[in-house]
Amino acid sequence: MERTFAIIKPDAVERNITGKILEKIESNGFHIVGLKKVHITLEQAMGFYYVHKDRPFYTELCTYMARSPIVVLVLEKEGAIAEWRKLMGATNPADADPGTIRKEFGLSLGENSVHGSDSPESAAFEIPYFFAMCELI
Ligand code: DAT
Ligand code: MG
Repeated sequence: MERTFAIIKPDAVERNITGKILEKIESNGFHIVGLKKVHITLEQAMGFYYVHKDRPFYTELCTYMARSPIVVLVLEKEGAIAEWRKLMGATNPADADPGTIRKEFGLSLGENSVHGSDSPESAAFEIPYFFAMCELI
């Protein structure tokens, strides 16, 4: 069983659609092994997205992620990393396939409702960024 890291981002939590996204996660066969609601600081967002530090959208992205609470998750499934990326859909909701979360709920390229690890290496960085081992069940 593989694990991946997911976030329900500020735009979605603000619109009270956390439950709708959790429903999609569970009905697509993911097991939630960690879940909590947090409001991260700008510094914590910058650390999380350090891989994007040289991108022009880095400041905008980090400011957005720190503007209001998020729900952080660890999801378990066979092939969880690729499977969760598939269920999320393309980064830009306008390009996302029908049935994906970003297509259904995303507002824009920047405010695209969900995050997911893109590789085993990023999952190995992102999961312990937010969760202690004893919080994963
Ligand atoms: P993904 O979240 O699909 O892994 P990414 O890692 O390339 O995409 O970028 C991280 C987030 O940054 C993405 O979810 C939305 C935002 N973003 C990406 N490209 C952007 C751009 N050109 N302008 C503004 N925000 C962008
Ligand atoms: Mg990414």
